Formats: sequence, C-alpha cells, structure tokens
Amino acid sequence: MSYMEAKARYAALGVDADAAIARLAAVPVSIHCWQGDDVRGFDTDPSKPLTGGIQTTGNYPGRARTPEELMADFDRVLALCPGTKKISLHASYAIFEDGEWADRDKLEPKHFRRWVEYCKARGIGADFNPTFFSHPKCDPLTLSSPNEETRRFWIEHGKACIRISSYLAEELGQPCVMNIWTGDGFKDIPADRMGPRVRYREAIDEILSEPYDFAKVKPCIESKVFGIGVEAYTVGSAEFALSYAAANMDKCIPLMDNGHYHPTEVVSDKIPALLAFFPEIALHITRPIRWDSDHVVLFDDETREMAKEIVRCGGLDGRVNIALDYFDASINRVAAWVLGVRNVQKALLYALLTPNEAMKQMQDGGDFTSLLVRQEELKTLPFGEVWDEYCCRCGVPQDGAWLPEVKQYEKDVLMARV
Ligand code: RNT
Ligand code: ZN
Repeated sequence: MSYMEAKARYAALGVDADAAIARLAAVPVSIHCWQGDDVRGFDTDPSKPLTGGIQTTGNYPGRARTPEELMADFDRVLALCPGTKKISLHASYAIFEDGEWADRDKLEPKHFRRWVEYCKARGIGADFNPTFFSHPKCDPLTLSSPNEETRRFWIEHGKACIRISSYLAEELGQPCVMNIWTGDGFKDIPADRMGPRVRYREAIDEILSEPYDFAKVKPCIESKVFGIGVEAYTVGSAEFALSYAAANMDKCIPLMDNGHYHPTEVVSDKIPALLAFFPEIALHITRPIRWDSDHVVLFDDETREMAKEIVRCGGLDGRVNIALDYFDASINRVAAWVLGVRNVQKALLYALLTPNEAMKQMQDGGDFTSLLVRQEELKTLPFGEVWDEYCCRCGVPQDGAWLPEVKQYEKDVLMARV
C-alpha cells in the first residue's frame, strides 16, 4: 500500500494525515543526554556507583566517556530521529576546561558554554536538570537533610541551576524546562515523615527565590513513589510534589514520570486530571517493568494512551512539555536511545491520526458501542505507511534502515572505546 492509499483510509474517518505529519514535525521533544553514558556525567568519579535510588544495569561496550564522545553519539540520535528535538542536560554534564573543576554549588553558565555551541550549531533547544544524586554531599539526603550545611550546599546547587537554565533559554531562544528531582528517602520506616518534607518544601522555596523569567525558565517538581535503597519512604512523593506545584502555580509546574507510580496506576489518566487545573505540565516518558526500571520506551498501549491524552488535551500547543527519561546499558546505547525516541514520535503520530472529535461525539452521545468498535478498528489502519512518510519528510531513515547505520557506527566508533 502507498502513502496515498493510506491517507485515503484515514481521510474516510475524517483524519488529515498530511496535517498530522506537519503538526508533529513542529512539536519539541526533549531527549535526555544520559542514555549515552549510563547517567555518569563528567563531574564525579565514573567508577563510583549511582546513588539516589536509580540504577543502570548492563555493561554493553561503547559507553560515552567524554563530552566529545557523548556529543558524537547524540549526533547519531539526532540524525536518526524525526521531529523537532531538544537536548535535556543534567548539571553533572558540566564541561570543565583547562584543568578547572567546580563543585555543584559553584556551577556557572560558562560550564555549559560548549553545550550552547553544540545546540546552536544544530538549531536545537536545551532543558536542564539539577543533579541531586551521585555526589559525596548526599548524606544520603539532599534538600531535605536535617544537616544545615548539606541542605545549604544543595540549595546553592539549585540556585546555580536556575541561573544556568536562564542562560540556556536566553542563548538558545527557547524556554528551558528545569526539573527538580531528588532521591531523598529512607530504606526503612522513618520516625519523622513530615520533617524532611517541610525542609524539602522550604528548600525549593529558596531555590525558586532565585530570579528567573517564568516564561523562559520552567522549574518542575518531579515526584516518585520509591527507589532502590529508599523503599520505605520518599520525601518527594506524589502528594508532596503535586501539592507544591499547586501551591506555587506562578513559579513551577508538576512533572510526572510514568515509572514513578504504583504499577497499576497510569499516567495517561493523570494527564487530563492535571490539565484540568494546571496551565502547563511536564512529562518524563519511560518504561517501568515492575519498578522504575527505565527500560527503553516501546510503542506500547500505555505510551500510545499517554500520547492520545497529550494530543486530545491540547498538550501539543505548549501545555505538555514532553521529555524522555530511561537508561539501558545492556544493549547498544545509541540504538536504545533512537528506538525510544522514535517510539514516542510514533505514539504521537498515532494519536494525531485518531479521529478524536468524532469519538468524543460518540462518547457524549452515549454511543459506547460505536466508540469501542471504532477504537478497535483504528488499530489495523495502515499506520506504518504514514509513519514511513513522516520519516521521509523529516529526512531520517525509515524503520529497517536506521539500525544498520547504528551497527556501522558501533563497528567504527563504539567498539574502539573498549
Ligand atoms: C529518577 C528520575 C529522574 C532521573 C533523571 C536522571 O527516578 O526519574 O528524572 O531519572 O533525572
Ligand atoms: Zn524522571
């Protein structure tokens, strides 16, 4: 079947495939830099384990070890993924030059100058994340620590990150989403659950007292249910993060990571719930298997359902900031990166090819029989042809053609790193 035939099938349901393609091509999707190096960054000893309840598993060869290697790998991702891309950086990816080094509380915009040059040369925007983990100053708590000195260090880190985010937004002419997540929590049942949360709340207040233009820098609060080693209690729980964002709507937005909820909860259903109150929200799209395992994102039911809610709720008009967050070290990292990004793009295209208005009318008219039948029949429409056409118009390889390029890159570049 050709694209023209597929287009006609969708047109029969009132869906304009050309319009869907054009719409998606303009939507920024933020690609996390940390899939390339197992969340190691450049500012601490790479042989030390990750902390904060996150973990990469696998030791596939070819991890990026330097800014140059990570940038080269990210270039492969950019070349193989359709759509409008942003890069999501962590503070730990600061680039120090001439033997200089700065601790996290002393980071400055200049430590991200080379990332700005990188983004400018490729015409992409950047998002930012303070790094409140994998550092000797995690005691193990950070912003919620009872230790004044520890807390002060991490508050200063947060403020430095606001300044860096302003710099990125200013230089690149695009808003910078700055996500606050800490792995603060306890392995076993705490005696005081409220104290850490009150300290966390006050610490975020202090961070957000650093001046910034909310139209350009968008601080987010990311919640989490639990992490490895912090199974009993998480300071930044769902209720905490959502309440903070709701009480400070003029300063920040909530961020939902779909690996951060109980296994039967779905973020797809939470998207419209939050959008009924918040003008803007942010997402980390990942794939949890039994826990926040951060597997490569698939073109699966829940990813599609999240994409549908983003599209239906006007999320593509700037109300939903879409970002990816996963890290698999057990397979080729560039392939893992590209596959997840392409799957998010696929899910968004699939959602844009859904006759949402007609289906809403079925729901509102009480015709649930037609609605169920329509939903099922949509699944076997010729989506692949439209996806191929989208890749073609974006100038990137179609399915089947990108993996050979990654394999060649592995042979030429990644294997030489061992
Ligand atoms: C951890 C959070 C957080 C991190 C990144 C590296 O569970 O999802 O967003 O994955 O900041
Ligand atoms: Zn996340």
